[in-house]
Amino acid sequence: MTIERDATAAGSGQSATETFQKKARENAGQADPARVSAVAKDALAALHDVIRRHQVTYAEYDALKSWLIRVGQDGEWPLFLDVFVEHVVEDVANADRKGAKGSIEGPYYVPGAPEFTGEGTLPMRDSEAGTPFLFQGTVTGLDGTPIEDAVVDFWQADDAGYYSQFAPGLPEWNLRGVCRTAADGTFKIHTIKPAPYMIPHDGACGALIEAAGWHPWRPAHLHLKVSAPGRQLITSQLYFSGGDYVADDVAQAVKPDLVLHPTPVVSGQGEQVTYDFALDPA
Ligand code: MBD
Ligand code: FE
Repeated sequence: MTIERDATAAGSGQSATETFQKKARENAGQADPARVSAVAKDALAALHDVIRRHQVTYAEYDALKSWLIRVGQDGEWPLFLDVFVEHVVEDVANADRKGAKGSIEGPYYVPGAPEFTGEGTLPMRDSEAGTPFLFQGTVTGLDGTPIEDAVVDFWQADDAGYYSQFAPGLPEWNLRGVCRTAADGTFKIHTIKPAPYMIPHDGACGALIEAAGWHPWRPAHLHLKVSAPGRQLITSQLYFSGGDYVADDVAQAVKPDLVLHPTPVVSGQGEQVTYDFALDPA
């Protein structure tokens, strides 16, 4: 048993909650009461409709109450919302983009990872397990013009499906890095292929998935935020063709444009893929 396997839902949940609260404090703004009223009213009406349609009982209402209390106790609100809700928010937010497709951010992004320019290797352990993987491409405008010094902020799980800073025993910035593009707009990121991610089964989200008979898996994926001055930042994820759960992501965050088709590295070991990002103007 490795140290990471001692990761608990409550452990990663509390880290994700603290990370989110820090971001929320930084972005705190004043909500428009008319907007709050309109959205909250419709959200509650949708819930009332579900109760009537399914003839929800008091026993079920109490089970829901207990479960909601547990989501908070386990720190799993970021996990629950990002897995089951965020994909629709992302669809709405990015519907008008013409360039690179987006996907959900999820609960495990941390700003401030170590930086390099052009080509580099993500921070990783000497014995980091997993297939070596070269992720490369070009950041351009919508017209294909390369953008120098664009930012590719990259994070991923390890070969066991764990994220640094959210599971114990991993170096702080393991498999997280910021690559600035070279003068020709290119980036080359050396890493390893991640494993599929399993929603923790010992917390509230796991309990819901188990009680409903769903599966708890996300396909293996890379996370990125690509940005440049004067362009819209795009948050996205990339998946691996033929991988488990690509067609059946519990978070419903896979799109055809986001599926990579890596090839074996010609000289050396591992795989590589080229994937370009066209950024919409701001
Ligand atoms: C993840 O790794 C993730 O990307 C999302 C969206 C939800 C849970 C775990
Ligand atoms: Fe993820």
